[in-house]
Amino acid sequence: MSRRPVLLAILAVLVPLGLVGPATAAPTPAAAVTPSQANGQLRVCGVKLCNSRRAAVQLRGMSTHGLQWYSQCVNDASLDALAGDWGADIMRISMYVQEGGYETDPAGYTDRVSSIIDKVTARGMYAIVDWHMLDPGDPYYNLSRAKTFFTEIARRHNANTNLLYEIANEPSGVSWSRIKSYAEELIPVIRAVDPETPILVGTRAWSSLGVSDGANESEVVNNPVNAANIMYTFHFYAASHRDEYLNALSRAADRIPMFVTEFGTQEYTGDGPNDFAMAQRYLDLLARKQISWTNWNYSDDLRTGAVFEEGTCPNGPFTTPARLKPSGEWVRDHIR
Ligand code: IDC
Repeated sequence: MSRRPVLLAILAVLVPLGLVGPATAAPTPAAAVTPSQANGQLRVCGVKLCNSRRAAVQLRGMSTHGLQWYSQCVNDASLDALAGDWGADIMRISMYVQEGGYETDPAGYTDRVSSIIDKVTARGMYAIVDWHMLDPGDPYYNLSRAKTFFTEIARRHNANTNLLYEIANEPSGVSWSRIKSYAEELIPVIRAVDPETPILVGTRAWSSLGVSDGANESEVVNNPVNAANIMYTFHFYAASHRDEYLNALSRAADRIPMFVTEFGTQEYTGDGPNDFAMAQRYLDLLARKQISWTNWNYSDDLRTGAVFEEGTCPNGPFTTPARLKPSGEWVRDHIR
């Protein structure tokens, strides 16, 4: 006895309802869904960064150079290229505090960061708000400024679901316990305004998990920051930071949530020859462990680590391959 007539009768009801259809139905074009639409509000779950459905995600993108020097590389055309041509998920907005940065004009830099957040948001990407403290390396030096800045950014962008706050770019010359205390003073201030945005905490010795001071990740693993929904940062420059660093990151990522907010394919100066083989070993590890990353940097400065040829900004063209340095081509390939 054939069951076909029954099947056809069922299909005759379901197909017009759109409940079943041919397997070849045209999919929604991928470009129509942006990274922030696809993933929504991020949250740390276990040692991973997760989307709103609690699935682990790996975000890949670029860090700006210091806004006091290279904001001409962060405009509508360059952000269109980053979101479209590069297919990046995320931009890190690097706001130095010293060296002519935030401390010289708090209101002006707050407005500048805020307006870049809006441009990044309009293009469907995530944004890291990077409190780029560097020298002095003690994060306490800028604590009260950080409280003011993050409170205001959190207040203005309360409705955003696409942000991460990086509260200390690269501490140096201080112990892990001092960085931890700083984080535990600042985080509740931010949380009072913004309970949801993941917060990224720098690690000892230029965010090397202590390795550049002869320590390792165990100081953080054994004494984590007392706060929820946070991650720790690790920075590497492939030609300078070899196996000891890679191994520390690999071990750490199994124990605590890690985010690589800065890396270069060259030396720690952001200059010198690229070591793409070592950089590839790092990116393989990051892919395997779903560790998100942003590369230093999306500018046209003279160094090998700036992705664009000198003179590209502000007018471009920002689309490839014409104006990219070798590091830019390599990183773009690894984002796409
Ligand atoms: C570099 C800039 C350079 C600037 C210097 C000091 O490329 O123009 O003069 O900072 O402000 C980091 C830092 C980052 C560095 C980068 C490359 O977070 O600010 O940028 N780097 O040296 N850590 C390791 C490398």
